[in-house]
Amino acid sequence: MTSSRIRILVCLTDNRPEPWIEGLRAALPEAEVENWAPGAAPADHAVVWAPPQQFLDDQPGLRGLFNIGAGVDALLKLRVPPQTQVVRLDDAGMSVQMAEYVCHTLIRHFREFDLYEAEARAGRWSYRKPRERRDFTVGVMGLGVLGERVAKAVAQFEFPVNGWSRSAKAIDGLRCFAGEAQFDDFLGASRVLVNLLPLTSDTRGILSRETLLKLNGGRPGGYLINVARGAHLVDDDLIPLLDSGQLAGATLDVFDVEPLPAGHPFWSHPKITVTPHGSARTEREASIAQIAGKIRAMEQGAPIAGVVDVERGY
Ligand code: NDP
Ligand code: OXD
Repeated sequence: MTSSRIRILVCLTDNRPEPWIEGLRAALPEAEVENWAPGAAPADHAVVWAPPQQFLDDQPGLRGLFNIGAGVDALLKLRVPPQTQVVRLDDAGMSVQMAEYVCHTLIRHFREFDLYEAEARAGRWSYRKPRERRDFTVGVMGLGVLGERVAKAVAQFEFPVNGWSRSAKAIDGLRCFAGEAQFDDFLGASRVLVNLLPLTSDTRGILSRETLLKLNGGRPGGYLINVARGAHLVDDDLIPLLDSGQLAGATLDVFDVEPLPAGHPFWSHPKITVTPHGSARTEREASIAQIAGKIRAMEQGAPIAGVVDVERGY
């Protein structure tokens, strides 16, 4: 006898599957939820992070493939069955974390808290001349779910904010630029660059020497915050720009190889702050609630948000 229950498989690399399975079972009691193992019976939907190709080859009938992250670059390297809808997490608690991280990093740099910390450790009571917000225009690359939230949070602190996206936008409080044609103007008008682009064939390596030299109208003093993907940055281009003083510093949360290998020069560079890909963590409860709601909607034939355009890459 075949079951008419919706069948969901969970296939997570780097995450314990049990709490996801329990959470999905609780949120979707009408569904059958199981951990994937080779040879598993065909499923209707899957909840995944970095699954092996074998998983997708074994499941050609999937209708929904739910990624437990916002970025789908790793998933789109695989051959996804043509009728399967790939669905990314839509915020699910990440945008507030990203806004905290970027505001903290920006303010730490602008207010020179890193230098004050060093002075305090040396037992020195020293003042520094306050800097002007108007000299620290922030440029946010990517005005999607995370980028727009970050740009608005930064604007709350009265920094001038520019945003750059693929399609033209009008967002209150932001100067918006769009497309390749306006990229150089965006860079020239921005001093602190925040990367929140998806990793696609158009954006890989976009944080290059050529790009970074255009920051701040070509004047020294630019600052880079990369919170999107390591492969956006050309690693070898960054260090000479920091050493020459063209860039004042960089905070990097994401790396081409993760964990960042021991001995990588980013670890020890005095102008680089490294964090371990944690600027916005997946929140399990919120993510399960979002995915369960979307599975129900799909089962009823209703439209859902966050469906990835596989050709475009995000
Ligand atoms: P969205 O898909 O919602 O937004 C992407 C934005 O980038 C859109 O504004 C889009 O433009 C713009 N964009 C895409 N391609 C280009 C291009 N070629 N030129 C200019 N703009 C472009 O993504 P999210 O905001 O949800 O997430 C962004 C990325 O953040 C993820 O892909 C992931 O890599 C990273 N991330 C990192 C985390 C971490 O912990 N470090 C956590 C979560 C996500 P348009 O609006 O015109 O389509
Ligand atoms: C994501 C991430 O894409 O965690 O959600 O990087």
